[in-house]
Amino acid sequence: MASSVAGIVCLILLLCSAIPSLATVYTVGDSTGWAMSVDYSTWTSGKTFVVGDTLAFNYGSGHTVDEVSASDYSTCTVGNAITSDSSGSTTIPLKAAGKRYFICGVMGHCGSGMKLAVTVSAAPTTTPSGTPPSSAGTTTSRPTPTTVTTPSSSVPASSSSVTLSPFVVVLISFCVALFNFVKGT
Ligand SMILES: [Cu+2]
Repeated sequence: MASSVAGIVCLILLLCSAIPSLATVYTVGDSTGWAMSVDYSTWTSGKTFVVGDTLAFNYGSGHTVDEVSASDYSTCTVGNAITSDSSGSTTIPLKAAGKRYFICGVMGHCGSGMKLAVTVSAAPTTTPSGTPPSSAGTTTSRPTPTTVTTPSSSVPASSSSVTLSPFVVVLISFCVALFNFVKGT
């Protein structure tokens, strides 16, 4: 029972550590896509972008995906794009760690919300795979023996010593009284 639970916990931890190491394709804005009605700072919050992941921009005609500098991103300056695409389906592979900035190159669209900044982290290949097994070993091994051994060994031992000692005292005093009674007569 305990070994099967530990096995399941290890399997879950292995799956959890394996999933982030796989390359993820992030559809920008999810089902809404690359549009003016999406707050992309909200969309990126809680997401961790790592090297090897891909950004997929889906949008209709009349929009572009321009990669821009940090200053052009913050000021919504169009026309200085590093790269630009208007195909309707733009995939951006995140090949290096650092910040990436994307805006729509159509005048006014960036100011209406079509701006995306992502922070790309180095792919954590060694750090998570090394730490979960050690923490899994301590968390799974620690509660199992204490919950099993503590009630079975200490509780009956303490209750038996508590219930036995008055009997022993009574038995000894009875024996002493009997011995004195026999000795007296
Ligand atoms: Cu646009």
